[in-house]
Amino acid sequence: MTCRICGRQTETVLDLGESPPANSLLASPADLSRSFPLVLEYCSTCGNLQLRDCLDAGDLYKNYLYVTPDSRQLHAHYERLCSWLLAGRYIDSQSFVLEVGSNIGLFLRFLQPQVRKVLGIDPAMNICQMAADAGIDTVCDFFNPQSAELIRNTHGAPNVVVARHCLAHNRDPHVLVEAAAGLLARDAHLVIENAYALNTVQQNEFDQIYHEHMFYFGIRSMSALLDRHGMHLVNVLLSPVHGGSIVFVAKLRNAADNVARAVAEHAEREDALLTSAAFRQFRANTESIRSSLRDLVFDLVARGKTIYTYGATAKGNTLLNYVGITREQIPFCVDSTPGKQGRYLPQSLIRVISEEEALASPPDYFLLTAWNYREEIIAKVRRTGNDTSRFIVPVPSVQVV
Ligand code: JHZ
Ligand code: ZN
Repeated sequence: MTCRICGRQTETVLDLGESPPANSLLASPADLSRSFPLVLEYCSTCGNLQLRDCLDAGDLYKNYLYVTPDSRQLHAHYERLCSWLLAGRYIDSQSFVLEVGSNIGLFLRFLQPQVRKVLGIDPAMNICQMAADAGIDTVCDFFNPQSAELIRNTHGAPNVVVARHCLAHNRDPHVLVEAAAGLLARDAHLVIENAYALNTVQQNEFDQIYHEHMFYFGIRSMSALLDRHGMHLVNVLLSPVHGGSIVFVAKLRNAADNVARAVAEHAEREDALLTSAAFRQFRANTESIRSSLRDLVFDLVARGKTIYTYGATAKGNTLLNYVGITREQIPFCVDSTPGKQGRYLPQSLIRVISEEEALASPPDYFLLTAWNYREEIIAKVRRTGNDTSRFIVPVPSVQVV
């Protein structure tokens, strides 16, 4: 197939079989869910990693179940990111910040006291309502050149466009970058945060591959994308959130731009580490996680042990469906999001229950499908006085802690 960034030929890196869309939790176990292939492709010309089969964004995000959790780790990340953006003068007290894919507005609520004005834009109607209720003005739409023009006419041009964990969520990433490039003045910045391809591959995070994630960005592929819109990177920041993320700061290209050394340093590191040998290793490690996790879960169940999964995450559905774990082995999944509770994970048909319910009668083991919040979740369980339940961590390799 062809690369959706540069148009050249791609090659297959990993095939995870078929899975239903990860956030399409079912109201009843009798509901039908359709499955689609999960195949990762690599373009050696521009370094792009992309999903082969893309679903329509309208279907994925109209009514959306993922609500940014209230997490200490995320809060610390917002704080660090905000100080870093202020220190680099990418934002200041006079900035108007537009956040694309702003969800319920947690990051904007955090930024609000530091800047002149904040505005969100998100395509999910239910989510926009929750943001508005929390006092964050949010336009309900996809961000594209048309909605960007409407925003300019109503609110003026922003000084900063932020797009955290959403650029990868559309089949054509050129639309968002083109819209931002058209909206931003020459000295304004585009801040993109995404799971970092290098972490995904090196840490065997194959479960990050699901239909919402149509791209797995690194510095090379991001630069290739920006370049087609007259933009370039001026800085990058690595962060541990979501299994390893990268924050890209870009602007319209200008000879006088001050480009931080971190850009070239991390790009070189990426060239050395994101190689075909690394992809082969990723494929082998993914297969080995599948067999060890399957053996462990089936063995525990055979010995009469109870297991719940912790986190009705998007990545958890890839993990369970690829490994072949269902409600036959694991009856419940624990999640703090009210909109997910009482529903069923697609394909595995595991029922989602609240943390209160699970922690009142805990299982012998929790399979951490939200392994990115490992420390926080273990501490939460221990705080209830439970020091017997153990935790199965699936990546970078299967471990019981
Ligand atoms: P979490 C989502 O992925 C979807 P997911 C999306 N595609 C994306 O790109 C990433 O986020 C960034 C629950 N929880 O963040 C809340 C508890 O129950 O890992 C969440 O449902 N107790 C936009 O779905 C889930 O876990 C807790 O203490 O893989 C975490 O989901 C905490 C901290 C969370 O993302
Ligand atoms: Zn390419």
